[in-house]
Amino acid sequence: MSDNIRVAGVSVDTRHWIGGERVASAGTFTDRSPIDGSALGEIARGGPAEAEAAVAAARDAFPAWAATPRAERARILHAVADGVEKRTEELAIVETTDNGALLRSHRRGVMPRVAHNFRFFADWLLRLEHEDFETRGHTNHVSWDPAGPCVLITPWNAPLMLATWKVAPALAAGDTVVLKPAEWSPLTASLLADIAAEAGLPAGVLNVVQGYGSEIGDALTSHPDVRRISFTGSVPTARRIAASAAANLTPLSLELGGKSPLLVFADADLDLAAGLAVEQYDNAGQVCLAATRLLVEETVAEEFTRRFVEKATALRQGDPRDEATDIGPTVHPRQLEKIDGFVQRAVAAGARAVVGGHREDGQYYAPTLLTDVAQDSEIVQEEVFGPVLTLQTFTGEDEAVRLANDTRFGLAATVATGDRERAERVTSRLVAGTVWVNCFFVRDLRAPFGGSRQSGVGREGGTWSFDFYCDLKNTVTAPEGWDQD
Ligand code: TXE
Repeated sequence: MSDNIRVAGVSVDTRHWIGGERVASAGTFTDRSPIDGSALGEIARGGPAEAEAAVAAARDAFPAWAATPRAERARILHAVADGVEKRTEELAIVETTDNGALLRSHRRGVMPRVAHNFRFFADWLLRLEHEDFETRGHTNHVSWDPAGPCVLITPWNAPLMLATWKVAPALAAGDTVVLKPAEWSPLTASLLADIAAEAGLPAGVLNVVQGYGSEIGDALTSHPDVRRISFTGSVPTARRIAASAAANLTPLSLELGGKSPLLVFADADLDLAAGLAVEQYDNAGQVCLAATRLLVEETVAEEFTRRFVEKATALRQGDPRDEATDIGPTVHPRQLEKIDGFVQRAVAAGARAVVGGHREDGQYYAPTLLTDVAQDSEIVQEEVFGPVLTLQTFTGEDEAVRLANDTRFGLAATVATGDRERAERVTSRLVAGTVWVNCFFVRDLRAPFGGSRQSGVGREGGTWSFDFYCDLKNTVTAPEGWDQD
């Protein structure tokens, strides 16, 4: 196997990165571009042996990294951010070629946020303190101790963005990392390893292993030397990981799927609301936060639908490298099949496609809106993870909230209304980790991010990330007992 492949002119090493060295595997798997299905190259296919080696490297590197002064850790993380900024164009084109999301978003939105992830957690680390307090003359001192090697398992829909959401706080906390990117989008994690090494991150502090989750996952998540596991992906895989982690009671952070609602009240700015609804097609709908259930007050449903259709049919679907494209391909033929299966079963059960409802050439799926769907149907209850929305109507706040909360998920919700008091009433009743009012996808790393119910366990962002990646310790010191000077 050749160790380097060229993707859109960028050289990517396709081996693992373990203990500061590139390591090949006996087997490989083929990475393909969703843009045209072409083979990009062969990627190292890791298994238990590579998992063992990577965890050992992370374990060996841990004491020195944990003891590295905070200011020095922060300096290196800023240097990683510098590297990401310097290579934004390369990272953007490689990511787009690998997972099919829009190049313009990668260039202007995603990669700057990747760099920001490192800067944010580096800066937060320097402010991480808890005030000492006194108990009957004794001093309580709370410290955030590094926890140890962490296994970070990440998905394909926003590969580098979601990986660095975990990598940056873990490294800032003084932990060492084994990152396992998704097999459908393995490339930018490999580039991150290069960037981190160039930035001076010591060998073994960040390790990247490639391969199928089913082959390398269990050896990582059941390993007794692993102190934290953070996962973003599907609910079934989360269950497997939780079962595997149970052997050592390894603490878990799980960011899972959703079936988030967009509630449109009659008093809303309908143009704004229709615009918010169409935004849900971003990344071909392969977004965990996507508000895929449109719940619209009956009296305005017709007018809302008219405006929605106008906007949805104006979207340009095509090559994600083209600046004018609004919707790119789905990530993988299997994802495309899955999406189409959901839609065809819904239609067979009586749903009506107001727009879309079918595949396009290649790996593309037409932006779709389905009506005449029952609340307890598969299409309303299950995460499709494609450009597929459903529309249901409601009468009054109680019904809106009942429908919104009637799912096993609780990741996000969006409310469109022109009435501030209504917004306060409704948002307080919604079960969701994030609620947006008259907006969508506004995200600040200082805020907690995560899901309720089966959308996840734990929160990421700001202090919450450090709470997870650190072992919190309280040291209580008596006022007496010291040698007298
Ligand atoms: O995800 P998986 P898949 C949802 C979405 C999508 C569905 C399937 O509904 O249609 O999941 O996607 C690794 N031990 N989301 O199958 O399997 C795997 O290698 C350890 C929502 O691609 O969850 C990859 O790195 N790891 C989501 C990661 O888990 C294992 C984003 C995610 O893959 C493993 C992605 C195992 N046994 C999909 N098996 C979101 N919340 O944003 C797999 N993996």
